[in-house]
Amino acid sequence: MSLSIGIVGLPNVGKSTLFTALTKKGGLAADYPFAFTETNIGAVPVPDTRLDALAQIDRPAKIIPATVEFVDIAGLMAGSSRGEGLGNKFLANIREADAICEVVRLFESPGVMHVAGKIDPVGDAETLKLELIFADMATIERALPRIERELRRDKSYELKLAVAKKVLAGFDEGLRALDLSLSKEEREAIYDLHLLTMKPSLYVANIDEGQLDADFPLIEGKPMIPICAQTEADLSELDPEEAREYRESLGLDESGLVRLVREAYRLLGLQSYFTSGEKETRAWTIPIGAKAPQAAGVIHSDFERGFIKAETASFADYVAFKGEAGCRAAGKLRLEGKEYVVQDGDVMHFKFNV
Ligand SMILES: Nc1nc2c(ncn2[C@@H]2O[C@H](COP(=O)(O)OP(=O)(O)OP(=O)(O)O)[C@@H](O)[C@H]2O)c(=O)[nH]1
Ligand SMILES: [Mg+2]
Repeated sequence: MSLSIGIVGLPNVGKSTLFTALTKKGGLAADYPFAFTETNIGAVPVPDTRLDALAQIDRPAKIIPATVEFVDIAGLMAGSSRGEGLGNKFLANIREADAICEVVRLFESPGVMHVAGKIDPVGDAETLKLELIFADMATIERALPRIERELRRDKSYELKLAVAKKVLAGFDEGLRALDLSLSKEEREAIYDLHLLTMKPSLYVANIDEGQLDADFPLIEGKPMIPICAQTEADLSELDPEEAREYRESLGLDESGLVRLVREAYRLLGLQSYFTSGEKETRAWTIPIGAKAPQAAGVIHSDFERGFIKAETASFADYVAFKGEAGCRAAGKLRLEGKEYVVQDGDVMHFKFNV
């Protein structure tokens, strides 16, 4: 399960700079709108110090972190949905994303043109929201005739039609599909429309170093994650030791990027469990509440189908008793079955039969 996050924002807010910082691909950031019109996808390791602790014990040949994929697209602007700029064309590239990261600009840089002419994060977020709503409106309006056709031969399309209309009505009041608190059945009925406003979103405030201690406005009641995208992009070019020193000198304690990835995890209700041995120490991403077979299925569908049991130790025990053998000797290796709800940080060894 690879989590994917689409980066959206107005032109020139630093999306590609953030993407570069996240993916260390080397920059294509340009100081005029639309210079960067190729969709770009990059995988980012989810930082997790627990992996290092496990690797100390098992000395694996490989350490494999969980990854999050980021997708960078061209900027949206007021009117994108009517064809202004290039952004709208690229929205299709984030239809499959699990979440949306909305970047708003707080940094002041006279050399970098601002499409709306002034720094206004709340206003920019509103523009973005409307463009996403317009894009979804178009998606639903395109789909309606098809749904109505299906309905004539299959009554089960009634719910889909009703929900699509309900969501459209919400759009008229400026509500995202997500704001309607749809039931699970309702959400599933329109799942294949891949509505952008159905995806959970988080906000990044792209700030200058001088703004680190500033207070930021809430956006739709939610705090923004402040990130100095330019600084982070610069730091991503340095070796880790140099980067740490530079970070300290700026008073940037934890990388904003780490925070971003963590918040994305929390937003989506995800957590990690581990497998660890001579071959590899690896983090796997699962939803909070997943049971053991579902967790096994993330590794391979055979593991889920043929699931028998899982030898499980908590992360703390695994470290304290120095691995699987130590946990077994200390009675800390539990045999968990199909109903076991996996806990964050569990170290698991699956037994299966296919
Ligand atoms: N001062 C400052 N400049 C920044 C920051 N982030 C980005 N920039 C500059 O802003 C300009 C635009 O950055 P991009 O990352 O290309 O912006 P974008 O949002 O991807 O723009 P489009 O793809 O055109 O929509 C570049 O010149 C960057 O160097 C920042 O945090 N501080
Ligand atoms: Mg860009």
